[in-house]
Amino acid sequence: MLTIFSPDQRLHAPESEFSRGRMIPYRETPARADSVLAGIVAAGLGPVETPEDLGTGPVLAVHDAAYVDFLQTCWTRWRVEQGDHPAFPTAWPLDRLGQAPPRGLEGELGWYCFDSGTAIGPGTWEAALASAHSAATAAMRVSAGATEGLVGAAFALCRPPGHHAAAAMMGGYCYFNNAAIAAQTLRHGGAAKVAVVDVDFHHGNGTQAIFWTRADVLVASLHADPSYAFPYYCGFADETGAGPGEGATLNMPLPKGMDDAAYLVALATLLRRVAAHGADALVVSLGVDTFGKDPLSAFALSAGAYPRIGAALAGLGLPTVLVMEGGYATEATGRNVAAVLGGFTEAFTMG
Ligand code: OKP
Ligand code: ZN
Repeated sequence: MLTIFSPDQRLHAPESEFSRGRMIPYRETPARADSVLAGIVAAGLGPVETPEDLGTGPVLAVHDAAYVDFLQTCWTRWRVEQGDHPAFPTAWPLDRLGQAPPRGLEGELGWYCFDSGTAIGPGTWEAALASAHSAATAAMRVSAGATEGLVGAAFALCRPPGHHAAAAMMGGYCYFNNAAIAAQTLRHGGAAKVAVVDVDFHHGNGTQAIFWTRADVLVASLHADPSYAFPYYCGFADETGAGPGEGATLNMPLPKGMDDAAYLVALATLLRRVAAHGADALVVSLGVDTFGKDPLSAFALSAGAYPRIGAALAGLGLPTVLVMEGGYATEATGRNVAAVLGGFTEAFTMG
């Protein structure tokens, strides 16, 4: 399988994050990407190529222009106002009735970011944009393969991740929603209906928000129940979309302690519903923070689950873009991602 990754994605490397009352080492590190690259090489999964420089076009297809502008200028403004340490918000709007951010960097930070653990430093903009380019390039390759009748798959090694980022909101280590960008690129490339299946441990609140009222992109997720896990305020089963998108959002919140067998049953159930919905192409938000030994996980998956997850996803038989999301047990992350891609490749047959 083809992998897309840019070295620029390493430029985002904050030192620490605020977590449960303490500053701790930033968990979403460049080393995560290097672990995945090593896993891909060790497993002999295929070539790794750099993305095309697509400018801001692909991000503006799913994000608000004012938000994109904010991300591009935030670090330079922060350094002048506050100094050389990364930017974090410290206050949030009491309501959003004004519909527009206040003028002033600290007010804008709280407006455009929903948590206290997502940093903006030197290189954040460059890395997030390169990560989005990896997603868009992978989707363009899969679209080209699909129009030539060669149903195929590609892996976008995205980092920073994306599924918590909404149209005008960052958070949960995410700036641009790479999976949404891949889905939109597939739509642009000719797929009338796209399914996004999110297997990250956390609910992809950003992806859900972006496609909430749309019928052309199904968003289906299984994840830790928000009553005990980040992002806490959405991802419940009764969230099903609105307007034309009613019924095109599927959430399956899961209890703590999910083991391989229980997880694979839940995934099979979700995928049956995705298949029944019908789609021309698939985007997978591929998080491996479901791993039992992941520092953010409350599940109990073993390494043996990952090839089976890959095979289950391949069972949909659709042109597929797999987009990297979470996975913080850094050494194991590369092996587990390579195992998903290997299991997918082995089981994948032309739709
Ligand atoms: C991103 B992805 C706050 C700690 C909360 C946020 C977790 C983001 C996970 N400092 N951490 O879904 O893997
Ligand atoms: Zn996650």
